Amino acid sequence: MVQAPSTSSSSVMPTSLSAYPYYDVTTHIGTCFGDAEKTQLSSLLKDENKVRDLATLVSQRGVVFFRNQDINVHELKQLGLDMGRLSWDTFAQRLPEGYSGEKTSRLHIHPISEDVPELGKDISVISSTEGIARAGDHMSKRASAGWHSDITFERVPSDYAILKMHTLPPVGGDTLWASAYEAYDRLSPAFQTFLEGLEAVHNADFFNRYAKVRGTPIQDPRGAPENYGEDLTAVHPVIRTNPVTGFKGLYVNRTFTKRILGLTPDESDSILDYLFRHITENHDLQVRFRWEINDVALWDNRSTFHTATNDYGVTALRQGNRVVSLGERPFLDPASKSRREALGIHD
Ligand SMILES: O=C(O)CCC(=O)C(=O)O
Ligand SMILES: [Fe+2]
Repeated sequence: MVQAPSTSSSSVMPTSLSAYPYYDVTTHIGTCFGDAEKTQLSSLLKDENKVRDLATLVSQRGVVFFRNQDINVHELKQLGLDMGRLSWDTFAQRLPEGYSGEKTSRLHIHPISEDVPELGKDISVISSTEGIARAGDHMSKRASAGWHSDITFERVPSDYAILKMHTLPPVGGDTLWASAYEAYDRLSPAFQTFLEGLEAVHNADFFNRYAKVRGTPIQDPRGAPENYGEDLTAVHPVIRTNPVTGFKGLYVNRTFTKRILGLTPDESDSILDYLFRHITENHDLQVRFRWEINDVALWDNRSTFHTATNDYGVTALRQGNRVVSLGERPFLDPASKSRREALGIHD
């Protein structure tokens, strides 16, 4: 039997990172730096060139994994802030008029963030026992009900998120990501054109209900001047341009997107359902990550979706710390390209 030569290296790996051992986890999404002895984010974050290139790589590949990291929560925050700031400075020319100038958004403070003094409000605790990860979760729903991009109910949603897992069940609790670029590329040109004129309403009333039951107020403001108030609702384009890559991606998600404006409620429900299934049922635009202790995942929330897997018992602990950096108000540049078109991928 003849085996094709290994083609594990990514065509989009920036030079400053290419010396670290890595491999692409799937064709369309996910790259992994698996050699913890040679690759630590805690040292990489001291070099602005590498941080900028890491942000670009995350935007290109959707999600990037690092095994067994020693990075602490303060460094996680610094990395989140720096990735957002450096990529904003680098790609500001791709932002439409009215967006120029210094980036005013920082790290997100989640509306139901717990105030853990040693972590700070800008760390989201991802826990199997309470809070953000389980707030909208129901065992009676299909597992695919959990797909989302983080905090799209904010007027200024997230550019990057970084999650480090420190406690895991012996088995289970994988996380899946899906590529919004590839989801866009798989739609017919006629459907792409139809969607490009549309905007959708995103909402997270369930966080208001959760806060009420818990008896704590909604956090306000939440990391950007635009993200204030208790009404967790925003309107965003259905197709969005990522300013870092310049690629178009599908920007609706099952958890937060409620309604496409300009369509009848029935039309909106049907089209959203089609698009959600398009994301969740095409496993060849997804990557599934099996966590080990102290692994870190970094993803671009503008151009990916993700979901946790609740297949471990209620007594098993699973916990991590997440930072979510805020980006720009989502926009569509009609002149921007699809990922396949820009990279010349035809098969
Ligand atoms: O628990 C997970 O695997 C992911 C949770 C999540 O949605 C997030 O960290 O944004
Ligand atoms: Fe999430």
